[in-house]
Amino acid sequence: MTKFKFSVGPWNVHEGEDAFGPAVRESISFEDKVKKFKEIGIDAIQFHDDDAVPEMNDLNEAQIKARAGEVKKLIDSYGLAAEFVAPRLWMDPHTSDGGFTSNSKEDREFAIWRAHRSVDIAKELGCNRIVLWLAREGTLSQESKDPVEATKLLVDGINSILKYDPSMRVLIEPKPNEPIDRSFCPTIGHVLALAHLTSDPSRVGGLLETAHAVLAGLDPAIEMGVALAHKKLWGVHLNDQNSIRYDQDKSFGAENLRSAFNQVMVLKRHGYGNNGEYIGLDVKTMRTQKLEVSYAHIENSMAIFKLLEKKVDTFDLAKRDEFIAKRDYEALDYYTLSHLLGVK
Ligand code: 3MF
Ligand code: MG
Repeated sequence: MTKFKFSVGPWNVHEGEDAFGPAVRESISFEDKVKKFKEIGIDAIQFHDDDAVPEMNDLNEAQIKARAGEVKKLIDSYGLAAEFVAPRLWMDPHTSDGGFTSNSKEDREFAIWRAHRSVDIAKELGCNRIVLWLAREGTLSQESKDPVEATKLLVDGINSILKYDPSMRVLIEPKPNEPIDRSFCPTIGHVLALAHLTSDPSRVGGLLETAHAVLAGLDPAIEMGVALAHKKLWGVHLNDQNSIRYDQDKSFGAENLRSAFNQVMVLKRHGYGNNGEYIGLDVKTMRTQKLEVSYAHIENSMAIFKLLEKKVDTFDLAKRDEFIAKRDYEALDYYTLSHLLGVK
């Protein structure tokens, strides 16, 4: 049985700023984060392109590769791998109208430049996964973009990554809204469909984030299951979310333990991790946390995942099958809940 490997991004430990208030904690250096991640049992780091190479817009390709090479040495020295690189196509003024689907040709070219540099960085870091969180690939004013043209532009963007490096895989992380109002790639179904429009569908798959599925009004475990059935679940961002409101990135299981249980169950039962996939976390430090406990959400998410693994292992399948045979789903519901509560 595969022992799951965990990954996390440096942005998951942050200073606490939100849309309504400034930072409330001191910054922690990248190296200190890496050191702590290793201590708490993390196996790999998730990177935005500029987490690895800050101020990359001011550097040329050779300089970007050289900086990424230094980061590789640093993570190696702590025994950590790199899981993926994600071009940050939502911070820069060039991406205020989106990246690949921006209405500005110059800004679309900038997005492609960042995507190609992300590939360069990934190669230096020794990973072959590019994650596309298509943050602003959608509309604020619906008439500003044509959804057919926008879909074609997304395909062109993905194709350019596939062509630039034949060893790279592209993992699309769907989200239905925020920061845009309407996304062109809101769910895992859209990801799977988009993959088939690209020049090499075998290298395009998905990364499913719990909170994003909930924001779309969908069930995260079922979204994962659909991607697994297509052999296209290549990454996850486990976290939690209280229904359809602002994106919360809460600790795994903090809102809906039964849903978390079902996510662990589908991953464990269907060989997730057998091809090197990570249990990625995308959980954010709560604004209220003091600096000294600003990693607690990561430790808690890992601990809950492992506790739920035990619940999956001890879930009585014969009992489940008995209830299914009788079609007594009330009994199955009660069994599942009492099992989660530890009732014998
Ligand atoms: C979005 C993501 C991330 C980060 C985001 C934080 C790959 O859900 O997974 O990007 O959470 O960039 O700023
Ligand atoms: Mg995420």
